[in-house]
Amino acid sequence: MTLLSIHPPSTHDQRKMAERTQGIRGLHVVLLKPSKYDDDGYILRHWRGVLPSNTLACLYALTEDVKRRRVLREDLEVTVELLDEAVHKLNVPKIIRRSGRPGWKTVVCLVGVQTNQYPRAVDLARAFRAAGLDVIIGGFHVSGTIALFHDPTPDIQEVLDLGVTVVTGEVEAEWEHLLRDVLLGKLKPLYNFLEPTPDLSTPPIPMIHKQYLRRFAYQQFGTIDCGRGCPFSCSFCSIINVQGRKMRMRDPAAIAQAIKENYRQAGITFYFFTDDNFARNKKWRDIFEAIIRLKHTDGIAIEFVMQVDVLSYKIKDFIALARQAGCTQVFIGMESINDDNLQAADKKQNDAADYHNLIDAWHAADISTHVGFIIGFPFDTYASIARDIERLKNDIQVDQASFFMLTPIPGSMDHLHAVQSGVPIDTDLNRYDSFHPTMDHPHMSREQWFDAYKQAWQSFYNFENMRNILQRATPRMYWNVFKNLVWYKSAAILEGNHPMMTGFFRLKGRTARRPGYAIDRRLSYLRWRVPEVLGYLKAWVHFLLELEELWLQTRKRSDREQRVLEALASIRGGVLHNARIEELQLAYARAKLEVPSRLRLLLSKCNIWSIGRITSREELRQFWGHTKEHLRTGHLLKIQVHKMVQNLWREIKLHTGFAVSFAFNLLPGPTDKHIVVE
Ligand code: B12
Ligand code: SF4
Repeated sequence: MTLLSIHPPSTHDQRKMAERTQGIRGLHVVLLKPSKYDDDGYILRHWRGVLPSNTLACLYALTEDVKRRRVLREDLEVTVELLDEAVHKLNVPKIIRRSGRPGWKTVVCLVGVQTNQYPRAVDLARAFRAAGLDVIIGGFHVSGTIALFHDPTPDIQEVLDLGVTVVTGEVEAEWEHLLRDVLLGKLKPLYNFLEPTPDLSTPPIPMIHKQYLRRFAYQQFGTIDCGRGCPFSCSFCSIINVQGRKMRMRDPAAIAQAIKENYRQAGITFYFFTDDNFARNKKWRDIFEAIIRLKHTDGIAIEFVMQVDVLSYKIKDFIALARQAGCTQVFIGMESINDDNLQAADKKQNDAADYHNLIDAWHAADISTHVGFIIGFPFDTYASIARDIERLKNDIQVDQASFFMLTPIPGSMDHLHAVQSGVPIDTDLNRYDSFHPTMDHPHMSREQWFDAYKQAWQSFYNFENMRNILQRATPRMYWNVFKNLVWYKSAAILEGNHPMMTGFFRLKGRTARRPGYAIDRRLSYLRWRVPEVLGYLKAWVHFLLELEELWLQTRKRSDREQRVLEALASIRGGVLHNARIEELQLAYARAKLEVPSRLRLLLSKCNIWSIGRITSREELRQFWGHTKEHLRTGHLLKIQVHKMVQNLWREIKLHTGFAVSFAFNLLPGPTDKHIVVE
């Protein structure tokens, strides 16, 4: 791993530091990424998350580097605690208690704070400051705001008044100096590191924290920002005003080395390269080639997801090399398919007429496409949004979509213009999460706008479209797309949340509620929470059955299996799974395959792994429906006991087959690892 090698402190500096920090034995750095409040004032937290935070990984690597180089003071102990409130239950009193250890100094760093997380961050800061702890806040909210307004706005002034230190911009070149100021008790109210942006070729690569990863559904997951910045100028985006329009890149050899170490130490085989636009990372070729070399020289093959722009497919060799390096999915900033909207948002690089070519080019390389789509641009209407979603599904045929409500995010030109021209925008920053309307729309009421947004999710992730997507998917893409559909639909429809801010199984701590909301007594809390959880579990059972049906209708069958099924369909029509032995033998013969003996076919019916000819559970569903009705109306003689036993066995085989198949394929990999016996 590349490590910072800037200015080792001189002996003189070390001596001075030792004198000034006498009595301090250790520094405890708490890296805390705040979550946000939901609409009922509860903290958004999940039992298992989906995406670990790259900002935490970044600051963890920087702190470990400072610690390893012993630059603060030769004999100083430095400990780091990593907390992500999206998946960790915070114990604020415990952090405060531990900060009182004699000889230790604690600093709480509120990390990667976005606008929607700012109110929660302020509440946390207030609690820590009240106990006298040093608190520093950084991330896109403060950086974006100061980048465009230069002076602290009232929300930033509020934390300054609490005695919190505000840091804007990137800290790769500044982290050790900041920690030194902490140690010396000389923290300033505000550090502005927006200009110049740091060189990324030498700082440490974001570092995986194994214990943190245990909080995530998929624990072989790593993140790296291989570069920062974007040359474009979309008006809703804050990135360009914080990280700049000039691209800065990490060193490809250091990235490959980090991937190698992560693989050996933590078994990381899947990455999210968080660059906003990997296609504009000038070292993309070197990075891909370094990853490909890892495969050949060290036997380390990874898979990854990256974000690209719509013009990416025109870059010579980009897609081919991405495929070779292990890219399985691209996230594309499509935003709209209405050219007037794209022009209005200054997203001139997007040409809706070109979207087909773009999607086809990525598909041709067996890479699935996920588009970001913004709802609520000035030329959108309730009706046009519904039409556009249909086009996205049926015409452009993307594999996945993330919908966002247009939000004037501080740091974006949209926000600046709204403030300067006096356009009313919401004052509650907690709502700036892209799934709340935060301003008025010229053609829709806020309710209509939100409804159009919700309908977009419902429509894209309905059974029919998910089936079409999976039917189109190649075997390499199939399970990756399937897993993403599970994540997205469970988040957006079951949890009513944005998939990018969600995980699995929502937790709601009774007592940690937003100020101004009452804390329920235990009993009244349980009175609504228990039915809520039961309702959620019930919704999951329905969802799992839907997924099973999806799998049955779309799973990639072997050529042999497919031929038998087609032949059988031509003999029987509809339901295939209760075919007679003679019909089966005829199907094998028609498929020009060796005809199995009666005994073999009979035995295959007893094999638990054989789901063979079940192509839908619709008939089973109807059977159980009728049986239930007979039971309910007391027509017991109409119940066919032998069929019940048969269908029960089919259900067991089906659920086992699906569960095993799904579990095996949770690991990244190109093919269906579950061999289904006929
Ligand atoms: C990756 C990413 C995600 C991932 C996060 C998971 C992951 N694997 O990291 C996913 C896809 C889940 C995601 C989701 C969302 N994201 Co996002 N995301 C990003 C992205 C592209 C990269 C983040 C990153 O790794 N940056 C590199 C790190 C190192 O940079 P950094 O976070 O700025 O940190 C540096 C400095 O800010 C500073 N710093 C940060 N914290 C601290 C703390 C202290 C104490 C100090 C001293 C310094 C400091 O030092 C760091 C190193 O230099 C950024 C854009 C960007 N280029 O950063 C958007 C971005 C952060 N996301 C944004 C948004 C809006 C969201 C969503 C709300 C959108 C949505 N509805 O889904 C959700 C919210 C999810 C959540 N709960 O966090 C906005 C935030 C804008 C804002 N002002 O709020 C950004 C800026 C993109 C944009 N549109 O403008 N995101
Ligand atoms: S292309 Fe993406 S990262 Fe670049 S300015 Fe536009 S929205 Fe921001």
